Amino acid sequence: FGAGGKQLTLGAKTFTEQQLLSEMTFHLLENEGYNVRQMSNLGSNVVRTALENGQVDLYWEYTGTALVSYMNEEPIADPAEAYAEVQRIDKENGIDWINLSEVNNTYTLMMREEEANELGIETLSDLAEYINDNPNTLSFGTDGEFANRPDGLPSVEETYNFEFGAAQLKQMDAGLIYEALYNEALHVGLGYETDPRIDQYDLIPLEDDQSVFPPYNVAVTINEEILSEYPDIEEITKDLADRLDIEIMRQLNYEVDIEGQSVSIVAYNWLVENGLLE
Ligand code: PBE
Repeated sequence: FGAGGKQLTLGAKTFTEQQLLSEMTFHLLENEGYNVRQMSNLGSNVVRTALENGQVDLYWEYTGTALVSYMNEEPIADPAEAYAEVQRIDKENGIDWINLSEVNNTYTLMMREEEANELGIETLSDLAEYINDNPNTLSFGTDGEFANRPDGLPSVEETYNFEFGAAQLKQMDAGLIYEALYNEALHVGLGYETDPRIDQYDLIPLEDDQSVFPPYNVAVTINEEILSEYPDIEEITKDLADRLDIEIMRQLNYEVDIEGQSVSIVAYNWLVENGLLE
């Protein structure tokens, strides 16, 4: 940090979408005279705790993640109600939610289309039935967070009443799962809905027919003292939240994870091309 001025610390999680959002927010804030430090590559619990402690001033978070994973509440199916509820609960934690976007980056369990067809699996209920009939036959690739989060594998297995079996769990970086499935190194894998590699690798998301996953719309979470000191942050980040949709998010993720462009170039170019930055 340089001395003086309006200084902010911006957090981000480990995956591309988070780094893109952070990089775009960085440019928007710097453009308005803020001096911004980015702390990227943090796990969900780490970045959330840093926000609670004041080590991070703001970052982009998903409603369902806060509601179920941090607050231990039941999932709420309606995105606007879920947003109102996390806003209400986080008031007590000194955290404000601003600028809800329509991007819902939900979790999904994926299979190769061909194998799913062969085994007759279209939904998570079909998967549960298959595994209960054929225990310990299907491997599951997952990141460490999903394997343990209250809104992750534990609640999927409880809701659908099945278990992969400990030996079937293959823990890996989330970004590696798509290709591992494609290469037949896995039977089932965890995916993120906004990741273009689902299509790229001919994978199909199994239908969450019991609605175990809540909506995961992304919005800015911010330390409430910081927001009252610098209320213009809401306006500065509003256009970005309003513009984003799932297709744009997939496209930006595509440019980084499939075309191999850098996060900083993709983020900056999108802001300029869309008139958010001069
Ligand atoms: N999600 C899907 C996770 C990762 C991607 C938004 C539910 C999260 O960061 O909470």
